Amino acid sequence: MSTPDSSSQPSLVQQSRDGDVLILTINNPPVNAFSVGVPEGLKAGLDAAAADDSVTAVVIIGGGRTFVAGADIRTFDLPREQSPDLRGTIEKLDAFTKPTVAAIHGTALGGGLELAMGCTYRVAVPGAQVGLPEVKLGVLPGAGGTQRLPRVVGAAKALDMMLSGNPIRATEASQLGLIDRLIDGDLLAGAVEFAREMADARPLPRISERSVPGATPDVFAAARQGIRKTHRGQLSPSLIVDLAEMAAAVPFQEGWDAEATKFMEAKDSPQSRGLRHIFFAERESAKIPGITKDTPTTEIKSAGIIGAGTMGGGIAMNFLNVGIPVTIVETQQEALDRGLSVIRRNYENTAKKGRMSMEDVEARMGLLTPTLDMGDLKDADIIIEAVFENMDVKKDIFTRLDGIAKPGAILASNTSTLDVNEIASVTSRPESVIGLHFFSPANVMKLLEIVRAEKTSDTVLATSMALAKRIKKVGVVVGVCDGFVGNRMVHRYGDEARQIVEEGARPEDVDASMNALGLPMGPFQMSDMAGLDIGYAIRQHQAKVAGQPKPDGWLDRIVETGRKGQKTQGGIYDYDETRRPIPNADMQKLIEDYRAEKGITPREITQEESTKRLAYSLVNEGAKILEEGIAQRAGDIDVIYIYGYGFPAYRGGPMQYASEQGLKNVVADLEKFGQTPAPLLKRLAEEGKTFAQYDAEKGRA
Ligand code: T1G
Repeated sequence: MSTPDSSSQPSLVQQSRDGDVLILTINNPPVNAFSVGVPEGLKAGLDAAAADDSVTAVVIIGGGRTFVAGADIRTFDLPREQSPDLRGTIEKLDAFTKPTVAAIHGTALGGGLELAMGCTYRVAVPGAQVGLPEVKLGVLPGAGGTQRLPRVVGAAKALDMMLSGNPIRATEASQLGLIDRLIDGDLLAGAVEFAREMADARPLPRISERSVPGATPDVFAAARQGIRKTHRGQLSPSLIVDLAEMAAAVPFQEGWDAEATKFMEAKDSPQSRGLRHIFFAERESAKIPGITKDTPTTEIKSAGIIGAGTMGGGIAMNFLNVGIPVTIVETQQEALDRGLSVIRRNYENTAKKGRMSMEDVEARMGLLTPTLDMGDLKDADIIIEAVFENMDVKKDIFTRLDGIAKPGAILASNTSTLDVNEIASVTSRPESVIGLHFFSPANVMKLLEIVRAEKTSDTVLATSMALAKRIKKVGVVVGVCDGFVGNRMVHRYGDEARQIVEEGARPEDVDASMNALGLPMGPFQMSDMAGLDIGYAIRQHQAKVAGQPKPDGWLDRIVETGRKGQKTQGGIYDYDETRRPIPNADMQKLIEDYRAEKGITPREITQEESTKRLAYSLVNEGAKILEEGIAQRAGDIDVIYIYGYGFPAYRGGPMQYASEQGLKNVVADLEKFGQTPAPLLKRLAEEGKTFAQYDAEKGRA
């Protein structure tokens, strides 16, 4: 007997028999989420089993690729009476008088693991994953997870699993006693055999009747200490610790009831709305209107990287990490050797931390071929240029590449600001040219802006999105404009930050206003890290292109003193050995002298004003980008800011954050601060809509 195929079954829970064992198969593709129809089917199955004396045990299993991947997140905002009754189903399981066996393959996450813990036994294939990831959605395990998991794996492990939200493999879960038997081969057959073995075992082992091992006060104190660092400003982690502590201190029923109340509190919070928004926005961002699964793609079996500097080296590692051979090109042997030694050092550091073996290091370095000859890229399926930002240099490279690369090869530029259409125009195959904008450090940052040029073909676009997933990046499609989406918005954000200082604020206060919003770095901490000379060069370039005089702002003057940020041990701030930013009196004096010279009387600027002006400058530019079609969805912009610019996921990204504030209020504040709201923003505000509603309407259009 094999795992039944879900697609042929009409209802969401199918009942079948194997002798005296009743099998309940959940069929709700793609991930058997606990949607409406699942609890009803399970309850009906349990009633059938209870009413039939020939049934000695019940097996619950998922159809298709997985067990239950959790409650259906799309139902969170349904009125309680319409919500799938997961807690009621688990209460029924807990009181059931015959053995119930959860048979797990794929993932048992959130409500899925809670359902399994409501059963008397759990069996799994070794490769299955189990976990309680609710904290990643700004909620908490709300169907018994906070009360049952500590009773099985102990307080410390349970807290680790619920606060990280990361799953564990069934093999580890078996060692922890969370899984009663690992099944090699046919899961259903193994589960039925196990159920038959346990058919007469009494009393039935109920997790709810156990006590919590290792529930000492220091465990909870350490957890509270930990989340102050790892989950700064977040609501649900502290509720999870409170409930886990209750699990050890009060009767199960009391903890179970408290969990329901705290779950609703977390679910109805802006933080959970923000994190749920990002859960779906990230999956939506991988979908490109007009591109379907039938769009032909090319297979990427080898890659070429031009430039072995910081970006080129980091980009190469992404390919090596997934087993794709890379040929890396430099102009000088010394630069090539330096590039390779940086890559090896990065891997060796990872090995030293025990996160990979030295065999892995050698295996990945073995896939890397250095060369000084661009001709060696003739067989590469994709070639990514990662040299410094100069249009003439890039055009020269693409002209040569056009004569070297094989037909059908993807020619990509890692430019972060330049016009990809102009780069493509020097080739005879502009349809093969695309921008792949990685973020530094490229082997770490998850975001990849996929820059669609005017002539980029659907095949190149679809192949690039699939490749992004393969090298474990979050790919977001953007159009061509100065700075694309992320950098265009951050330039506007930088302009506003400099303006706020000019008007009277201190740089550290401006940074603090964004730290208060949850960003680990404010605009000036970020500029010092990236290098003040980069922003300086862009401002000079933009002024030149616009025929304007050379910019002479207070930050330009700091750069002209030779201070470029962390790389010169000082920029706007000085830095100690821990890279902590320390305000510098001379720089503060430079700013005051600048104001005096410009006849500016400094004024008091509150943190609230600073936060709003900075956040809303991002939102306003984001709205213009949507109007121009440079970004497909407001949700895409949010994904870009969370994975590329450190915007806190629990705020949902700048566009979601603005919607939470009310776009009417955002428009009013922008006008109060002397900024002109984008027409789209004004329209949505007048219509009382959110950016999510804008995306939904556009998606339907
Ligand atoms: N609810 C609704 N839709 C879901 C879903 C869920 N729980 N999980 C996935 N989907 C959709 C997803 O949007 C996508 O849709 C499709 O399924 C495939 O997903 C009381 C309250 C299971 C590891 O947090 O982590 O239980 O884009 O692209 O890469 O305590 O999905 O195709 O239209 O991600 O193979 C807890 C969330 C819920 C797990 C599979 N559970 N899911 O990854 O596929 S809260 C979770 C995942 C809870 C209780 C509480 C992953 C996956 P579309 P996918 P994948």
